[in-house]
Amino acid sequence: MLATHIRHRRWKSVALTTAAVLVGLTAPALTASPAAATTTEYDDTYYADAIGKTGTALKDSLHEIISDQTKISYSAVWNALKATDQDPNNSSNVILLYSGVSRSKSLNGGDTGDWNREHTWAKSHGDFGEAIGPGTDLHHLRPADVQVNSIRGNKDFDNGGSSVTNGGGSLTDSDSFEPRDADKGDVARMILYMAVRYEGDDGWADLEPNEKVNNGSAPYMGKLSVLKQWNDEDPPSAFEERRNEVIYDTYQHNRNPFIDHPEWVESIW
Ligand SMILES: [Ca+2]
Ligand SMILES: [Ca+2]
Repeated sequence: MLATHIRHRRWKSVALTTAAVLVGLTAPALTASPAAATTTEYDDTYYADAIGKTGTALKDSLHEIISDQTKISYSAVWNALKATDQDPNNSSNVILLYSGVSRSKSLNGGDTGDWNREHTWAKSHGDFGEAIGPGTDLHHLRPADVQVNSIRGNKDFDNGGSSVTNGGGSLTDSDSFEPRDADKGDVARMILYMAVRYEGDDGWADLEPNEKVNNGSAPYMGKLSVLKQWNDEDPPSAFEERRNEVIYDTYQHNRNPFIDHPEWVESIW
């Protein structure tokens, strides 16, 4: 069902691109047309209580829905990431966030040339660490190159900076990090998932996006306006959609609503 749906969208995209060429238009590398649903497959079931709601009511409803989940240990995250982030062209490898590099699943660790577990919502922002909870939530954990992960550190997200070494086109400056284009929307949707999932009612901090950088240990992540732009510029890919399915089917049994309905970002924020 999912594969059929993705094929259909690709076909539409090709048709639109062809039409644009025929009338002499050139498309920019990144377009910012408003985000649209990638699937309505779960609207009658998983999202039934949220459908028709907007703004805070939508956020509250989604919080109730996605908070019903299985949780895994931080050590179990290693093997989970080998499944969720598997290279579609090489089942022995994972694709690394920020750099886009395909690397052997067996090179997980802490040395140069290894990949490790990147907390896209930096664990110091709200100080949730690696205990079972937000620190082990697969919806924002990704394999990343050890050194690129270290350069990202706990910086907020924003546009600009100089090139990150082996970062695949990612940029950074003293107070922010800009992922390569193909990961911009992924990052936005991961951060906003965390904001809805964690509302301060389960012993963890209420995580929220804001317009700042240098958030430090405060439970905030910036910049919201940039994340909204990235959500539009980089819509969910087949890789991101598959990842959501694997987390839902195999591990946590909850979904990232913004991968299914990227337009809900604009509705809530
Ligand atoms: Ca993407
Ligand atoms: Ca929150």
